[in-house]
Amino acid sequence: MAISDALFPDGFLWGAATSAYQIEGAWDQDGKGESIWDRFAHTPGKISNNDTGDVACDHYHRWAEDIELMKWLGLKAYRFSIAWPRVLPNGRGKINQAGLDFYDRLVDGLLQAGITPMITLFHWDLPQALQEEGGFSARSTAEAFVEYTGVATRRLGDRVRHWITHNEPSVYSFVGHVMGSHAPGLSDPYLALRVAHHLLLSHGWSIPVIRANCPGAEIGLAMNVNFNQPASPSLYDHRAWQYGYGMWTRWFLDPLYGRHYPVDLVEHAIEKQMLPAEGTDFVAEGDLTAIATPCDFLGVNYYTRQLARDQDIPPEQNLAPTVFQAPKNDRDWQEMDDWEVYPDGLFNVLAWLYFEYQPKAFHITESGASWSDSPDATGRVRDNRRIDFLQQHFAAARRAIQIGVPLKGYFVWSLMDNLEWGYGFSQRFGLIWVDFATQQRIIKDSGHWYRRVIATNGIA
Ligand code: IFM
Repeated sequence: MAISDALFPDGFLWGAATSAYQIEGAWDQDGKGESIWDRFAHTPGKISNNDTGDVACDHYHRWAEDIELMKWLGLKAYRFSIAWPRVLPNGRGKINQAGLDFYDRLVDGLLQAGITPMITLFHWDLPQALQEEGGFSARSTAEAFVEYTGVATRRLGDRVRHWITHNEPSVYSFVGHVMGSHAPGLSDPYLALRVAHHLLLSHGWSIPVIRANCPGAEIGLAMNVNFNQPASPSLYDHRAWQYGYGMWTRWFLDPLYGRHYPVDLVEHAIEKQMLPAEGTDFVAEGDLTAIATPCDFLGVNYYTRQLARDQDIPPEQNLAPTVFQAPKNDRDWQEMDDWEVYPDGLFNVLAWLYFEYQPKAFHITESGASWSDSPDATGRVRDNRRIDFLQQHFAAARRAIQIGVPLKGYFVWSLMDNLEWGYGFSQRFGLIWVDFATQQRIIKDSGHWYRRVIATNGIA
């Protein structure tokens, strides 16, 4: 990869990312079916302030205006997701042409603006009808995902080259099915591992479908990989890290890269009764081969560093945490709970993933920060902390490129403020500020700064 001192590689995809439920609104318009997030958000008490994605950023109606903003920013690429129930209201079977037409217009608009579309097929808004049949804990939902992939790629695959099957399967599995703070709001560790398996399986099964409908496709899966380290050298904290971080990362990445589920984690899951004594009894013959179907890039969503601490450590073994973290202040910590600003972690994660799994290429499919700076008296949003954050993370990405990591793009989370899942509208990640009452958009200072970064391929 040719790279000069000052520049990112030629053709580097500077982008921004969003997802359907977080921005589209129009939750029940033009034939769209209900999703598990519609159901969850409409259940009082599930989302902070009882916010919902019913309207969100109203992007379903304002997409043309939003493309104009992307064009002004100079984005090379835009990552968005398709709402599965907009296209297949029941998850399978009858196609909703009006829903497909929306994405068709969006893709054409992006291409006319010179912006490369990158589509995520599943960013968590499962059709509620499939949840009634067990959601991704049922193998049949993996089959339905393949059908949906076929529908989406047959319609858009002539124009869209970049496809992501799943966004953050670990978050979908564990936050939605163990912690219960995301839809569908369940709390059953064994079920969560079944969900994880069927997500991975549906990823593998859909790769040939995408390739058939989209010549030259570049296909990946987006994993959230934050940096994680033991809080102290104690064996207890090390084990907390090995199992805790392992379940969020290796549990998914090992099978994706042909290594099967990690033996230490399977044993641990049996010991903790997350799995029965027989182990991964949901794995059928051929599944692991399908999951390891080669794809073209690994998407990395990176936000923060976490420290692993064994909560049940015996007092005599208890070493004080030895890892330095900045005192809590509003520059070094985001407004999201306990999200430390830790750019070196992005370098560490990219280096680890590259040397451990050797994907052919990477995109940083999300990275960004939540700070709620709002317009001042002149209407300007001075979000200098976000500029610092992005600058330091771009530098970390560049260092990774310099040691040989084949990084092809960087998608800032997020294009605009949006519905941050269980936190509702209380967290603002956007380069563009959104007034959710009036739908006014204002490009923040970080957006102005990012425009110069893109225009100079990274020098600014
Ligand atoms: O908003 C989310 C996104 O949908 C998935 N990755 C993390 C972001 C910030 O929490």
